Amino acid sequence: MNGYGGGGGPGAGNNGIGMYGPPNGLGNTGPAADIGLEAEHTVHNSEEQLAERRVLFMGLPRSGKTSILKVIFEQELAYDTLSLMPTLQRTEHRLITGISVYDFPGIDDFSDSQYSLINPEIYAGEFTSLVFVVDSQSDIQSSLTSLFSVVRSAQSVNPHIPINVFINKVDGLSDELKQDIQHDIQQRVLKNMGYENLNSANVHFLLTTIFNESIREALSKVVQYLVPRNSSLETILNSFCSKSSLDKVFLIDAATKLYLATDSSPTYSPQYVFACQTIDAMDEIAGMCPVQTSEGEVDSAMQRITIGLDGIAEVFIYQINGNLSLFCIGVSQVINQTSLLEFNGSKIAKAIRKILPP
Ligand SMILES: Nc1nc2c(ncn2[C@@H]2O[C@H](COP(=O)(O)OP(=O)(O)OP(=O)(O)O)[C@@H](O)[C@H]2O)c(=O)[nH]1
Ligand SMILES: [Mg+2]
Repeated sequence: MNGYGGGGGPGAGNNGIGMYGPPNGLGNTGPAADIGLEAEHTVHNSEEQLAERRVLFMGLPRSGKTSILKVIFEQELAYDTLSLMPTLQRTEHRLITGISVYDFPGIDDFSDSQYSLINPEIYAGEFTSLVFVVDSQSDIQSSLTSLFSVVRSAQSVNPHIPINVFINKVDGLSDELKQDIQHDIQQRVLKNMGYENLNSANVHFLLTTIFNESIREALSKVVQYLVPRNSSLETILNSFCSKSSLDKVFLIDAATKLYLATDSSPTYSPQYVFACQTIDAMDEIAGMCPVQTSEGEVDSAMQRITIGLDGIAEVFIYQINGNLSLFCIGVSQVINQTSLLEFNGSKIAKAIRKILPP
């Protein structure tokens, strides 16, 4: 359903529309990021610093930027976003250490006064990804005109910045219509970028609605590009899968349910939706029967649960620390190998804690 496909496609310095590869020079704050930090002080005149790795949410007013982020980061119910006020200034949502998602005011003209609210060339540093939210139920051409202005500015600083077009508010549309809209937008964007000599190698299109997990799945794909040592994480998860005979593993951020990494087998939306629903159900159960842990204790344990996928697969969750857990899907027989899973899980958890300290 989206431009990332099942494991191939353009990423930072890789292959067409599809899975991301690691950004170049991971671990360093490059010159462009420095520009961002300096400029931030100029614009906001405060001690606040931008996160080193950042996702920028931009788009026309009322396209749904704040709703998406409130549902994901503040667990707001989709229906409670109906009467949100317009965003007047940049708002930060922190994910894991060093990665933040910024919600910008929507602007519909590029006069100096409006443009100064978003200034893409200030924020488009080296480890930055742009999300441009398009309201699929509104005037698409105006959205795209605005998108091109933002892309021109952002690419003047970082020509390789990933551009993620969230085609939002697709609830209520038939699958056929969704595909048609995505195809139409994709054609228009790529054609125009070609005319304007803009770099279209890192453009991704994702269908979203705040009424299901599509927003989490889409943002997970965006964020994975920014996660430090993402290719090492993938290798670690591949090894966990093969050593433990698992079909799929997601590394999940507990607070948002975004997946920060997964093994390299194709990711199917129903697997991730199932993971989100299971975590919700477990949270509800945990809320009803809280487990006491002594102060300072890292509650790192495998939680085996026996919810079936089509009656043949089962899932279990290994908690890495208070923020991260591994959501594992495997065939039923795997669930009986508890000691092997626990042993492998503890090794993997240790490696992941080194890469992503709390
Ligand atoms: N049907 C539908 N409505 C949505 C969706 N996402 C957001 N909305 C609605 O769109 C309206 C505007 O949402 P906001 O999140 O405030 O939009 P915004 O892009 O942050 O707007 P500005 O802050 O003015 O730039 C709200 O009434 C939301 O409930 C969606 O996926 N489907
Ligand atoms: Mg807003």
